[in-house]
Amino acid sequence: MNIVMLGHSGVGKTTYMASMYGTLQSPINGFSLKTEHSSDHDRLVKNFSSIKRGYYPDATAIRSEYRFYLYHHGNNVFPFRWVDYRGGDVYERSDNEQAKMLHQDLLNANGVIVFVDCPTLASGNIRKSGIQRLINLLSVTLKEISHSIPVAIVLTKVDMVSDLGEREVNVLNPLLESMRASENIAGTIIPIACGTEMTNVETPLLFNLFIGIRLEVARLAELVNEHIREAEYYRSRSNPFTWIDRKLSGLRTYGELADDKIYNARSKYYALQKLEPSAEALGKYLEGCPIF
Ligand SMILES: Nc1nc2c(ncn2[C@@H]2O[C@H](COP(=O)(O)OP(=O)(O)O)[C@@H](O)[C@H]2O)c(=O)[nH]1
Ligand SMILES: [Mg+2]
Repeated sequence: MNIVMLGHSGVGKTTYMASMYGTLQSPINGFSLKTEHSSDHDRLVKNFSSIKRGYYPDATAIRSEYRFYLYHHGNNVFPFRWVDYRGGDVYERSDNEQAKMLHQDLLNANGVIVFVDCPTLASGNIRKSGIQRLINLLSVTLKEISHSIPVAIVLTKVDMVSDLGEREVNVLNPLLESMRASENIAGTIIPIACGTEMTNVETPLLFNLFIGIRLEVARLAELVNEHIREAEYYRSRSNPFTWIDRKLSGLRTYGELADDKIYNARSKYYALQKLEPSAEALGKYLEGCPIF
């Protein structure tokens, strides 16, 4: 699964990644994270402990990509890739170019986290910040995406605002509307805070993984059925005449081909069975989270 973060520079993406990784070092409802590379682990954990002391990571403009594993009760259940694609630069381009890049990012993504910061929303200064542009572009681009995809809107730095008025949040309406209208998008909206106090930091990621795992379970179930259908087809063609014919032609017999398909169906079914408890537990954990 490829998860993409979108949001202008300074919105809190790097801080978020370290915060959710550090938080998920202690299992939440049995779920925890590991990185594929230990150097990534070390850096994220170091950033996390600084953030917990109130020191935020330095701004970086490099494209970063991390490979993680979701663990459930100590079992590695689901790999995913996390990409901070373009740092800030995508937001400094023309509308047309930006639309193309976003479109490409979304085509390659199986999960999206859109970052919008609360202080900017509250200031009413969204036009200058680029939020308005991102929302307009996303509202259009998401309509064109034809694969199923989770999209979490994360309202960052909620600790910095005392109150978010309806007028300020209304800015997000075009985006929320196009997410609601799309059958392919499972959306949610989550306010978070990263700092000495962490609020909701694991939820946007777990939401993405929940939808991603559910889609994977559905894909595996479809494959199981497909292999079984094919096995039945081969079985129906298997008889002494075709057996001799296939043997003489040096081909695998229909019986053998049917066995191969059953073997494949079984292995997909095991994979599905391994994922199902995680999908269920994530669903339970996210019960209070609005999904639209
Ligand atoms: N108060 C507060 N400040 C935050 C929070 N998250 C990020 N920041 C601030 O926003 C700055 C930019 O965050 P960063 O993660 O580097 O943004 P990025 O450019 O999107 O990666 C940080 O240096 C912090 O000062 C938060 O949850 N609360
Ligand atoms: Mg960053």
